Amino acid sequence: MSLSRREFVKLCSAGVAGLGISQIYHPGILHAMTEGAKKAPVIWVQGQGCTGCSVSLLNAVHPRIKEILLDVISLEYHPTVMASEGEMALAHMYEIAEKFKGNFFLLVEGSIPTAKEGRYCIVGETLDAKGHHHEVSMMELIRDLAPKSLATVGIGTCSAYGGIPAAAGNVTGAKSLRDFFADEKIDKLLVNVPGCPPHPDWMVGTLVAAWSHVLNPKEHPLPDLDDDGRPMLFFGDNVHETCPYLDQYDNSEFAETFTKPGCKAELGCKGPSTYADCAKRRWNNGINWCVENAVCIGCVEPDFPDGKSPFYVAE
Ligand code: FSX
Ligand code: SF4
Ligand code: SF4
Repeated sequence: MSLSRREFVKLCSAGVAGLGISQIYHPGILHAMTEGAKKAPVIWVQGQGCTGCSVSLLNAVHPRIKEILLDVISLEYHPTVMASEGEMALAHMYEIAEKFKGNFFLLVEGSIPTAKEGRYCIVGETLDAKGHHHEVSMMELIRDLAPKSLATVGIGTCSAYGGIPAAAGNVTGAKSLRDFFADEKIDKLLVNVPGCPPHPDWMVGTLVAAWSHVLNPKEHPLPDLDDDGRPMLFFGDNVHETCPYLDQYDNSEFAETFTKPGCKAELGCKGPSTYADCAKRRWNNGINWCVENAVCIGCVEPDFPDGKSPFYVAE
């Protein structure tokens, strides 16, 4: 079964298409992807982050993480969930990068510290033939792997734009992938899936869209990206314009506390300057989203967190 881009976009626009809130996958998409048992090889590396992006991925609902791992991607390396560890795990990762050179997705979680030659983030050790150990920094890892990938995906705001590690102060010299690519002159397709953390649908949906394109470029053109490298599919909506409390905003009816329903503008909501489909897609299998019990803090934006601070406005 194949789907046109229009159908794909419709299916991905949960809420709009009248599907379950986060039900972004028609079984046909998974079927199409697994035809011929060709799964997307994925190497997932972590630098300066909190692992929230990985935890968010594990919370995927449609499809569940089990289906993602068994049917959609071939996850060859992931520091948090893989059974292997140490030099053996790293050796496998390098082998996979060679074996699937130009044909694997490099997913990067967390920013890249560049101060002190990257020594603020050592991600593993290699052993040479003489038994000498070499500490591998996040900087070195990205320098090695990104040019070999089919495309590199910045998972989470830290890798996409620097995020929290690159906030004011930034003693580690934390950088986003795009700044690191520019510094190192790495010329590789870079797609950003920001969010602190990103919604599971955004991560899986972006991978599915990209892999569908690889398998069948005529049927599945690459989704459009905005100027900050985000798929418009998920980051085209303004949070404020799609918020259920927009009428209250227009009528100047503002909630006075987080737990009261209503527009949170006077409590510091950053929805007006934030672009993501959270209001329509919602989180946690559609149970809620930030604005129900707090405010939007603009976590998907390149100026997060400094430009979005203070997050809350108190009396
Ligand atoms: Fe960053 Fe991932 Fe925020 Fe955390 O590690 S995007 S700190 S939620 O989870 O990179
Ligand atoms: Fe806009 Fe935030 Fe008010 Fe919603 S709660 S209408 S996003 S200011
Ligand atoms: Fe991030 Fe705002 Fe969406 Fe919450 S509502 S996940 S803070 S973009």
